[in-house]
Amino acid sequence: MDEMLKTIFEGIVNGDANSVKENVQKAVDAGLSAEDILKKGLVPAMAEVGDLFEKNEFFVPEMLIAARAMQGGLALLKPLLASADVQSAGSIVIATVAGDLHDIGKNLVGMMLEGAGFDIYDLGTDASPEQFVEAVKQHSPEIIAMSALLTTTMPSMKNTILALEEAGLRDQVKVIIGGAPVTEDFAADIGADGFAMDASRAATLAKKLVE
Ligand code: B1M
Repeated sequence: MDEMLKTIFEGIVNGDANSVKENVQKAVDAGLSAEDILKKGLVPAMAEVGDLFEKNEFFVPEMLIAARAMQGGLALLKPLLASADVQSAGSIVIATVAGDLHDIGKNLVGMMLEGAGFDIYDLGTDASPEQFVEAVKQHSPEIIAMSALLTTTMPSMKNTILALEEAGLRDQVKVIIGGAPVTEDFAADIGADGFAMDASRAATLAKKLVE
C-alpha cells in the first residue's frame, strides 16, 4: 500500500482525527486522486475497524472514534469528488432509514453519486417514510436511495415504498437500496428498483436507471 494511504488507514484505525485530516490533505496535495484516497485508504480502514469489532478487539467507543476520524477525511474529499462532473445527471434523495444512525456508507454512496453528476438531497439518518414522501414532493427526484445497516431497520425500506405508493408517487421515482445486511433478494421482495452492494456500484446503477 502506498505509504500515504497506509498512514491514512492507520490514522482511522487508531481514531486519530487530526492525523487523518492532515494526511488526507497531504495526499490530495501530492496529486493522489480523491477516488483512490477513498477506495484505497478510507474504505479499507473502516472494513478493518468492522473486523476488529467483530473479533471483540474493538468496542462501540473505538468504532465511534474511528468513524469520526474517517468522516473528517471524507469531508475533505467530498468537494473533490463532487466537482469531478459538472453536468447534473438528475437528482437523488438519499438517507439512512428510520431507526438507523449509521451514515458512513450512506455518505460514501452520496459522494459517489455526486461524483457521477447527480444533485443530492441528503435527509441524513433516521429518515421516516413520511420524510421521504415530503422530499419527493419537494424535489421531484429521479431516484430515492435508502441505506440500512441494521437488520431491525430494513423493514423501514418497505414501509417507505408503501408510503410512496399511498401518496401516489411511486411511479414518479426509482427506488434503490443498499447497506451491509441488504440483499438483491430483499430488494426484489419489497419492490425496489435496484440494489447495490457498494458505493461505486450504486453510482453505476443510478446512472443506468436514469438513462
Ligand atoms: Co454499528 N452495527 N451499531 N455503529 N456498526 C454494525 C452495522 C454491526 C454489523 C456491528 C456488528 O455487530 N458486527 C451491527 C448490526 C448488526 C445487525 O443488525 N445485524 C451494529 C450494531 C448492533 C450497532 C448498535 C445497535 C450497537 C449498540 O449500540 N449496541 C448501534 C445502533 C445505533 C443505531 O443506528 N440506532 C450501532 C452504533 C454504531 C456507531 C454509532 C458506534 C457507529 C456508526 C457511526 C456512523 O455511521 N456515523 C457504528 C459502526 C461504525 C458500525 C460498523 C463497525 C461499521 C459500519 C460502517 O460504517 N462501515 C458496523 C460493522 C460492520 O459493518 N462490519 C456496525 C463502513 C461503511 C463504508 O460500510 O455502511 O456497509 P457500509 O456501506 C457500504 C455498503 O453497505 C454500501 O456502500 C457502502 C460502501 O461502499 N451501502 C449502500 C450502504 N448504504 C447503501 C445504499 C445504497 C447502496 C449501497 O443504495 C441506495
